[in-house]
Amino acid sequence: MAGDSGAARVVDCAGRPLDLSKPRVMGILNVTPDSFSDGGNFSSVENALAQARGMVAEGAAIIDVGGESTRPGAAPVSVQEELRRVLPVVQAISAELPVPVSVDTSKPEVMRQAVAAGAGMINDVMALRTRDALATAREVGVPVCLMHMQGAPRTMQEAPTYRDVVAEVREFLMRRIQGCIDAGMREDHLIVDPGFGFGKTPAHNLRLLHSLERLAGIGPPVLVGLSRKSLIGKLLGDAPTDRRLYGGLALAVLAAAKGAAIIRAHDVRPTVEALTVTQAVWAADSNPE
Ligand code: 7PM
Repeated sequence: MAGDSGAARVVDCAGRPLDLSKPRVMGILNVTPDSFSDGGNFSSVENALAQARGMVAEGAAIIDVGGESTRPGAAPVSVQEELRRVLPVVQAISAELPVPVSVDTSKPEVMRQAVAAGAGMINDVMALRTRDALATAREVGVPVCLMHMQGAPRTMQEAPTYRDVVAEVREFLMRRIQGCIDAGMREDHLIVDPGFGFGKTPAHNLRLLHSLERLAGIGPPVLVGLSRKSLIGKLLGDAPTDRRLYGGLALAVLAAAKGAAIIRAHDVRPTVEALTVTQAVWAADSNPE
């Protein structure tokens, strides 16, 4: 379980502490346009803020704001459009709510402006491999989640192949950590993520979760995103997204038991409750009688 070993881990998200002495929930807030609002207008910002308030009330320790869909085959979004969607929401949430805001982006300019608007973490599915992203992350000085992905979002699910998925993901993350440290980033600003579903078959995802302890053993806190993912759907006989909650909770509990420190989830209250009871069992080892 995260926080088991040694020093209590607190990640400083631009002055807002994220205490990882027990597993925490990162609430997912998508600000991509939908049928109700266009992203960037008043009602979409109000709607995003209301969702963030709800997630914090339900126990989310951090809110992840994303303006570009990383869905396989999704159309790319321009820097201007991503800024228009994300900035007002990052600004509104960080001004009103006490928790850190994470910005889900691979674009250096979005990283820079989101942090200026109050974001305290960068969540990058490209693990800072985009041109100028690494230097920008170092300059803005907030923690970064480095996620593994094989290939690019548009094509990554076509034919993912590995010799040994756990070893390869582990080596990738270790190389990215070293690259970040070599570029001058603080070691205590790094978080790692195996990237469930990003260039992985269901079998690859299962192997990664089965061996998550090996990734937790690298050093930095581990973040996992399993919420509503197709792995759950596949295991439950092609269950649609609205039937993936209970399966997802089981995977979240397993991930926490295997060392995940941050669970990225859509359904905050159920995930917080599942982790709270799990944590109570783990904590029982230190209380005699
Ligand atoms: C369609 C397919 C829509 C996949 C959305 C997704 C992760 C993430 C995402 C993750 C980190 C989703 C994904 N997944 N960031 N962003 N880790 N760090 O299900 O697993 O939310 S997008």
